[in-house]
Amino acid sequence: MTLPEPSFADRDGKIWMDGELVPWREATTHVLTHTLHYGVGVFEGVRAYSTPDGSQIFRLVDHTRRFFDSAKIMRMEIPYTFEEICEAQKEVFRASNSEEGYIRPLAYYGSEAMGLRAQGLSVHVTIASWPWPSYMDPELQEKGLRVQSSSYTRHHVNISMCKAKAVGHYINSILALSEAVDGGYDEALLLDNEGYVAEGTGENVFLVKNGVIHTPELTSCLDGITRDTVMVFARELGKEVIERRITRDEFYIADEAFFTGTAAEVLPISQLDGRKIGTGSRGPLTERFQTMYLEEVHGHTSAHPDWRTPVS
Ligand code: PPE
Repeated sequence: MTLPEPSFADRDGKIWMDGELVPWREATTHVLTHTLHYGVGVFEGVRAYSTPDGSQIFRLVDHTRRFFDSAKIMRMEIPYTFEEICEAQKEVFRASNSEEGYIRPLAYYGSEAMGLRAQGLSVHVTIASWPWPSYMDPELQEKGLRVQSSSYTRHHVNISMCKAKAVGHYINSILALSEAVDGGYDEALLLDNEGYVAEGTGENVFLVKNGVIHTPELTSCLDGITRDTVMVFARELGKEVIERRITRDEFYIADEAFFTGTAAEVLPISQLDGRKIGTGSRGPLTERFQTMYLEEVHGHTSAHPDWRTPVS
């Protein structure tokens, strides 16, 4: 794999750090920051898109709400108001001088103390924004991803608090993804501790069978904002969406399957564990959702104007 150029630590621009925009290269923290050692931190992934009315952030309020919810679950008190964090995301995006970009808010503990018993640690917030046009090879948007059921189980609901988008949770995702990529696949599908399908390493998952859409229940996946968006689209198309436990072999015999996520957007799954799904290429409903999603985020429809927040 080739590393992105230039390094994320060595770029021009500004990062919002504890209330102010600082030069990108100066947005640093001490190596004894607590989160670096123990993984208790929370983050979000948000996207801004160009629209006919200028750049707009997609579902900013929902992402920011999840950011605060994640922090609450982790017992971290964000030292800014909801409005301040919304404004800061707009501000940092504007400072990126781009029409589109990914926005990454992160809350982490300071370095006042080490150890699991550390108390009263300061909570810091940083927000960066950078262009992230395509998460994976653009041709996969049409060809679909080759996916492997992971040998790693997705977090159990009482092992880590899965409703939180917490830094440390991504150990599990990275183990699963690197195993899949080493095996020549594009992505991993994580199963829950009972063996039912949960989600991708950074995406929710859906299947289509006989015109009905199915997706795992929220007890075994992140409450994805793109997941919710697609479920709204499905209902608008008059399609039923059933949230339930799904087995991996139901995916083998599905007509279509796809992933959803802010970074990934809507991506078809062409095969799972060497079994072609449907025709083995992008299904018609998947393509419809991809189109609807892109039209929505780019403001080419007036269906949900409340989902888009102008950056200025
Ligand atoms: N599940 C997981 C585990 C997950 O990380 C994400 C987002 C989703 C589902 C989809 O959620 P939503 O973005 O609200 O639709 N993953 C973020 C991080 C990706 C990364 O590589 O970093 C994202 O898509 O921004």
